[in-house]
Amino acid sequence: MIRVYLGLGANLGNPKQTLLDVMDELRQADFVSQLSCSSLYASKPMGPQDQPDYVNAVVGFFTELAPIPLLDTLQRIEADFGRVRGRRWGARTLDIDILLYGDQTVNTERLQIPHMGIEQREFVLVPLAEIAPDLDLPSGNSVKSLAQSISHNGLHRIAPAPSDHP
Ligand code: ROI
Repeated sequence: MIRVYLGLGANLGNPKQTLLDVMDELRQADFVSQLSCSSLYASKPMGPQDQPDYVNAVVGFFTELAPIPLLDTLQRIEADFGRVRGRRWGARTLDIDILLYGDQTVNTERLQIPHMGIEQREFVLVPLAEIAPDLDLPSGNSVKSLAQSISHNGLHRIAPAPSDHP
């Protein structure tokens, strides 16, 4: 079993509900063991500013899926959730990024692990530090120290993690 961490993000539709629903689906999925979920955070968009603020969270779990089957599975979940009824049918409302897959490195065209943005993104580091403060990244930096030293850029907690024991 490998411990994996995923970054969740959404800024269309009902982002908070989408992330709570994804956490619920993961908790019940047969490829997921011992799910832990961070709180939900509101964050300013990185990149183009003419878009709504994001809701971001991080989850961790054990899995027996190899990286590519895991990616395929998560992209199916993205497709299921990531569509809103509206003028632009097909607008993406959910992003799921594989941040870490144990301590393994993956460098293919489809998949790069560790995810390149981890150390620069407060909306990844802060929720990751909540569920895995003692984790060291492959760079050798601890998640807790990175989360403490990065600019929070308006990031703030908007909802608790869903209960571990529903
Ligand atoms: N900005 C924030 N705050 N959160 C995200 O999840 C996010 N995802 C993206 C880009 C457009 C880079 N900006 C983001 O894909």
